[in-house]
Amino acid sequence: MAEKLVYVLNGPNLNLLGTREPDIYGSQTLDDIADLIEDRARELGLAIDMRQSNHEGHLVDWLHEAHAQGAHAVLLNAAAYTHTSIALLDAIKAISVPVYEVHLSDPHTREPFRHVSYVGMAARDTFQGHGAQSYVLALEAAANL
Ligand code: CA2
Repeated sequence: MAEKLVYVLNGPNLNLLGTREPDIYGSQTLDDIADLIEDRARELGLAIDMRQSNHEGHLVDWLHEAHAQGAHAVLLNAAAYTHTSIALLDAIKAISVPVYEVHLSDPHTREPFRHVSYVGMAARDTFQGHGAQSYVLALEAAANL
């Protein structure tokens, strides 16, 4: 049987991870996180498709694509769009693939404008505040679906 496919979608500015604000986001780059998730996915018998975009519409299109491809799950770190994007909320509601919200930091301990999560309103579950391990925890939850 083909491996279950998990999309790992990353939003704006996450391509710059590891270059600034290590106190908040850690020192790992997005490529380091991709390696970490790939290793865990292999152990869990999952296949990963990891992507990053600074454009909201790309994230919406990729959620639709995950649905069309029959993906097993989506891990979504929508970055700042988490707190602003009704388009992402609608897209998550429009697809039947379970979406797990992921954050490196814990937005609830930060500025008040990060306390609202449109993604979280439709996500299956949220993993936040564990640095890169937040992705691994979300992947393990997806594996147990
Ligand atoms: O903690 C997370 O994973 C966030 O999704 C990261 C977003 C932030 O807007 C969310 O509230 C929480 C920001 C990502 C910005 O990434 C940077 C990378 C390098 C340097 C500065 C920011």
